[in-house]
Amino acid sequence: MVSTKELVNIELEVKAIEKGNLACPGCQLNLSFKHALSALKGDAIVVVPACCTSVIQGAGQGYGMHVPIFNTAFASAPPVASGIARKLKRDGKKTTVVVWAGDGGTADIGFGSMSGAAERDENILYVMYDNQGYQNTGNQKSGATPRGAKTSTTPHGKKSRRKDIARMMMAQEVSYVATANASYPQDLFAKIERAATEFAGHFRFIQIYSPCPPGWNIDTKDSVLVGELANNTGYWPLYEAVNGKLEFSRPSRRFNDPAKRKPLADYLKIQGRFRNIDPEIVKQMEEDIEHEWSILRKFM
Ligand SMILES: Cc1ncc(C[n+]2csc(CCOP(=O)(O)OP(=O)(O)O)c2C)c(N)n1
Ligand code: SF4
Ligand SMILES: [Mg+2]
Repeated sequence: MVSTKELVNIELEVKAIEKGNLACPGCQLNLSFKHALSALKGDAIVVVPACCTSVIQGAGQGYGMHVPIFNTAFASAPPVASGIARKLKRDGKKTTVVVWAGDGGTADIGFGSMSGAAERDENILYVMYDNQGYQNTGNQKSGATPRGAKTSTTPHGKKSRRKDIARMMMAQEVSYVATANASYPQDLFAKIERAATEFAGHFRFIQIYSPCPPGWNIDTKDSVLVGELANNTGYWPLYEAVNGKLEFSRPSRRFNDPAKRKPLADYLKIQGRFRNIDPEIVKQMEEDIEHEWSILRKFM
């Protein structure tokens, strides 16, 4: 794994994203994107369905990205990426084709076409950055919004559990599936690098936990802390699964033991989206966490 110093040097050298783009302060999608493009050494063609990334990339003189980006309608990102990947193969080129999509574009609107690309084992690295709602259009609930979170369409808090897309991709026996967290950039970097090299030629899927200060109603200075608490409470387990065989990643490994986890309340209390949450829902969320770990352990 690269050291923090090496990571910074690579990012300065690759310079995938200009400073001062249109992302909100504290946006973890923006950081994740920078880490991912740096891990690919900028040698990527990125396909982006409608989402915050379509906005933060800028336009015209204000375009702030140093990789080619193809913006598509929601459900067509995987087929567009499939076509690009097939043409690159024909031309003998090794550039990584990335679908960089939000949770709404993945868990809901683009799910069928993503699942189809996975079934065809297209040579695509599919990254779902997960800010747990339709943030670009004002924080509507998506299938990936967690239980208890207030959004503009669930003003009293979402009642049901989130769809776990990484697990669905494991069930589809995708060659490489991983979860990442913007607060653990070295782990994220290593996973993108591994997916792009070791599993090149296949469909790969990475889901990145990406706090969104306006949508989650958190202080911009807390977005990294929220990510750390998501890990340390066991709320967001980090793992890699190769052909369905799972290994927990180093930042999360010790939290396989529930006694080592921080209380969920620490995670909830610094996020306005969980303000005044019903204690009964908190109890269900605690059960959700252990339920999720118990299923993941079966893949080990
Ligand atoms: C078919 C269609 N429906 C709705 C929209 C409006 N729209 C644009 S971006 C967006 C939100 C996307 O949410 P997500 O994929 O989670 O990405 P985020 O905005 O959170 O980054 C929506 C609903 C659209 N562009 N096309
Ligand atoms: S709304 Fe959220 S995800 Fe979108 S740019 Fe702002 S902080 Fe980032
Ligand atoms: Mg989203």
